[in-house]
This record gives sequence, C-alpha cells and structure tokens, in this order.
Amino acid sequence: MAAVMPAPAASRLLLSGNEAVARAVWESGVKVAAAYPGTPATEMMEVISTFPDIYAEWSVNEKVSLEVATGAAFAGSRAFCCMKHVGLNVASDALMTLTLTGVVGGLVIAVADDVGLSSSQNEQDSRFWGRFAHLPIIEPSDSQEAYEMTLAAFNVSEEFQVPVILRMTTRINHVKSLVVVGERLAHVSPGFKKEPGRFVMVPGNAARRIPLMFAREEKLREMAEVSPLNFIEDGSDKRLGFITSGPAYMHVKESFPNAPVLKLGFSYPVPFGLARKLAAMVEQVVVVEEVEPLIETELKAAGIKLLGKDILPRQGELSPNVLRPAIARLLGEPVPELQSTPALQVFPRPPTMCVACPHLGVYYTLSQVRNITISGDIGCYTLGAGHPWNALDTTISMGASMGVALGMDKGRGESDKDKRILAVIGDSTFLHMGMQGLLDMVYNRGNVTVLLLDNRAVGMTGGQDNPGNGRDIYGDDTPRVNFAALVEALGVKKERIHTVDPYQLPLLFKTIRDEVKVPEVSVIITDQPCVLIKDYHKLKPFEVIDDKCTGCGNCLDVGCPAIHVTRRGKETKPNGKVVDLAFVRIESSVCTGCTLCVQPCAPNAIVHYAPVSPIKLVNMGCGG
Ligand SMILES: Cc1ncc(C[n+]2csc(CCOP(=O)(O)OP(=O)(O)O)c2C)c(N)n1
Repeated sequence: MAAVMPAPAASRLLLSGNEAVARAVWESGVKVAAAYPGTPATEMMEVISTFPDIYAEWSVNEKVSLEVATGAAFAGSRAFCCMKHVGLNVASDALMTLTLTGVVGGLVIAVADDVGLSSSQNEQDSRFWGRFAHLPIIEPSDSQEAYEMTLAAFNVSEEFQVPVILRMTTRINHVKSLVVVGERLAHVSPGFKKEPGRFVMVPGNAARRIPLMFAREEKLREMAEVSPLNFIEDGSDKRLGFITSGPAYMHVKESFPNAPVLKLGFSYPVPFGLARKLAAMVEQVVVVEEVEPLIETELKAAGIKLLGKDILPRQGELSPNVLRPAIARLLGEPVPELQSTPALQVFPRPPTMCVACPHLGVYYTLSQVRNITISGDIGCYTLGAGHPWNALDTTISMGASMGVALGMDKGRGESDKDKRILAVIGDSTFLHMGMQGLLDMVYNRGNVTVLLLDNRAVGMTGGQDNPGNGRDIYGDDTPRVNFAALVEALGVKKERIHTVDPYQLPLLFKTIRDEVKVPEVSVIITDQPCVLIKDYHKLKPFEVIDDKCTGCGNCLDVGCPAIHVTRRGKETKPNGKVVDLAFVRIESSVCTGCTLCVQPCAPNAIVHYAPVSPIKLVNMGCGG
C-alpha cells in the first residue's frame, strides 16, 4: 500500500482509487467505517483501518456493514461503507428502506463493479441499485477524482440527508495515479435525536416518507444540472458528441480527443438539461457507459435522441479497442484493426490453490468419493471445480451451497435417488450467509453432508481476519466463533458434527464416507489454518528420491503446486494395458511439509529434505 498516511496537505501521492477514497474518507471526518471484503473493493477498508480517529470494522457481511454505517449516520456522525458489486445485492434490503429515512451524518457507500469479471461470479451494473432506491450516484474516472468525489459525496449526503453511492470499477479501484491530498476536517455530530416518524419505518411512517424521497430526487436532479462534477468539454469535430461517466470518460478522450463530451461525475439523477445542451452542439449523440444503459435509458425516456448500447457492448470495459471500431462503423469509416495482444511475457497459469492449502486434502478426498453431487460456494475452495479435483458441481453466490444442496436433495430425480449430496463452504462464507442455509436445512430435515472448511481466514480476498480466528481488523483479540457449538445450536445433532484435520487423509476419507451414508444433516468441520496467515506454521519440507519414484502420479492428484512433472513416460503392464507415467519433483523451497503428497505415495519416494529454508509467504489475495 502507498504512503496514504502520514502525508501532509498538498502532498502528491501515487494512489490507487481505493487508497484515494480511503484518504478522503479520513479527511471527511468520518467516525465509523464498516465493510466486508470483496475484490476490487477490499483495500479501501484495509487502508482506513490504518488511520487514527476512525472506528473501522470487518463486518460479517455487507448488509451488516451498511447497517453499522447507518446507525452511525443516524447518530449524526459521518459514516462510510464499501463493498464489491455483489455485496450491494446483499445489503440491498437495508438500502431500500434507508432511502426513506435518509441520514443525518453524511453516509457514502462505495460500490466496486468488477467490469470485465477479473474476480467475481457475475458482472453487474450496481448503479441500478441507486436508480432503484432513488439515490444519487457519483462516478469517478481516476484516483484524483475518486478522492475529490468522495469529499463531495459527503457534502451532498449531508445537504440532502441522503446516502450517496460512489460507483467505482476495477480499473478505478486498482489503477494508481497522482493525487493531491488535504487534511482531516473536524466533523461534529449533532447526536441522535429521536424522530420515530422518520427512523421507525412501519407502514404509516414509510408511506409519509415516499413523497419526500421523490421530491428529494427532483432536487438532486436540479443539482446535477449545476454540479461542477458534470461539465461539457467542447471539441472541433461536431459529427459526434459523447455523454460518458466513470472510466469510460478516459477511453472516450483517448479515442476521440476532438469530440465534444458531456462528462457525468454526478451521473444520477441524470441532468437532462446538460444532455440537451450537448445534443444541440453536435450531429449525433452517443452514450458511452459501462455496463448497462442507465444514462442512455433515462435520456431516451426524456425524449433525447441518441445512440448507446445499439452500437456498444453491454459487457466488459469500453476500452479504445472496443470504442474505435464501433464508432468507425457508425460513421461509415474504415474499421481500425484491433490492436493485437502483445506476446505473453508470462507463462499462462490457471488459478490454483496454494502449496499445502488445507483445502487440497478435502478436494483430494472428495475426488476419490464416488456417486456424489457437490454443491459449492465462493472462496478459495471454488477452485476445487478445476483440475485435478473436478470436485464441485455448482457455484452461485455466497452461502448458496446450503440452499442449493437442500434443493437438490428435495428435488432429486429418479436417476439421482442414491446420490449423496454434499455442500462445501468456507468459514467466512458460512458466517456471511451460510448459517441461515444450514438452519433451513436442519429445520426442513435435509439429507446433506456439509463440509465446513475452517481455515480461520477470508483467504480468497487476501486472508483478512474474521470471527472464525478471533481477531478483529486491527489484529486484536476478540471472541472466536466455536463452529462446532454454532452448528449444534442451529440444530445439527452432536453425533453428526465432526472436527477433522484435513491433512489426515484416511480419517477425512472415512468421516466423509461414513457421514454421506447417514440420511440426515451432518457437518464435517476441517480445522487447519490458511497457509498464508500467521496461525500457520511451516514444517520440514519434502523432496522426491528420483530412483524410488515409479511415475504413478498419485501425488499429482493432490494438486499441490509445489509438485511438478519432470518427465513423462508409458509403461505396458503384464496384462497388456498401457499406463501413463509422470515422474515428479517437489520444489522443496516452497514445500511446507504438510504431508498431503506423502500419504498417497505408494513407493515411499517422498522423504524429508534438509536443510529447511526460511521462506516467507505473503497472501496478496487472488480476488473474489
Ligand atoms: C456477496 C459477496 N461478498 C464478497 C465476495 C468476495 N469473496 C469471495 S470469496 C469470499 C470469502 C472467502 O472466505 P472463506 O469462505 O473463508 O473461504 P477461503 O477463501 O478462506 O477458503 C469473499 C469475501 C463475494 N464473492 N460475494
């Protein structure tokens, strides 16, 4: 992370959009900030937690984070919460009523849309949550704007007593550019004032707030017309004028530097007047926005003639490579050739689990069990769907493994009647949204075996602390969840709860095999820390004795990236069958001595290596 702090006012810092927002949150005098991790949003809260004078927390899910921020804003303090795009779906129940109450202290919700799907289960345009909830949307297009617009968002929030959505995309969240920063402002909270007609949203009160919400929206639209965040840049080529927001603005400027542009930083409510002004300046207007046609639909509904998604894709980034050919076709000009991708400098690597990851033992075991269907979830263990395990059959959203498994159990067809249904879920995902699914499963007498992979970390997003490891965002001790007690409290019978070391393959195999035979809910908790957090302790590494390796390849089925094939071959067995051979080597410098590969090695060709090299592993997170 960059030196976001300490840096005096007027410093120019090289910051990612996430770091820039974090700095602006601090400068805005925010008192409470809450989030659940999710790429590409995670670093905002990680940076905020390093600042003085702000209470920061990892919440158990996005809805709770928004509620925590809401409480602080009701109490009159400035508050912030951030999440990845799908997180706003989770938080939406709170959001849709929060729009009626509004806020007292400024509340900014930063939502990071993973445009281009670098690490998410879907691509969505979260601005529609703003449109749906009648909330203002602010869209920065680089780090300086991310910083300035966050400051502006708090002012808008307090002026209109409304939560403001700061819509970012992966490019803004992660790309670094120079930012000139300021100092922290003191924000004085007026304190919580009882006002049941506003804060207690029972039907009668809510009904009275709805007209106020619509009136507020009209005032916000008037503001969008005059906001300095929205402006027209004239250009000499009047054939086309562009209306654009977020990073698409940069792509438009790079591709068509001479075209007039209406840049919308305050993009919702859409300023119709400014759009009409641009339309009067040019022959044809094109709206360039990532991902869905929100601005376009609003403007068309207001009777403004323009093009948008008729000629541009509704998926992925609108980079110059995409924009230039689309506009050339529109203008009837020669279509520029797509810039060819430069030769890959890096050997292509499929995503895989880490060396000695405790999930490896689980998936190695699951890949050996026959006649099962595995309902998966979201986390590092989603990689179990890939080679060599091929041991996940579904993945939808966080916590979905529970409900989907129960539905598969209840909805099984004749051909599946003897199939065993399993669900695999990580500790953080279980606490985020899985608990309710397990409760539902127990309550409705499901026949599912749940594997709860407790690695004491939110591994997928960089190993953040969570209630499963008993540390808060500052690394301080806090009560640690007892998963066995928790699942028992949710109704799972004590004899159906097992805590197993995932490095003990025979025991794990036997436990799974026994439990899938029992026609009721059982939970197998695997309890070994993620190899990239401080709870993990490296053991003596291993190496392969070349002369003893028979090339059977059993160790490769574990899927540990410390093992690689040095030579392949074929062998004809006495019965005439030809088998493939793979002779292997263990990269001893990264091996942590977990023994997962040793256990299936028939010829005992894997032995301890000495001396031990002190390797420090760092979890940069691989997304999700
Ligand atoms: C609603 C939502 N919020 C956040 C994320 C980002 N995310 C992906 S997996 C994950 C949690 C992974 O932690 P855990 O379940 O403990 O599994 P691990 O990666 O440690 O194996 C998170 C936060 C997401 N995909 N969806």
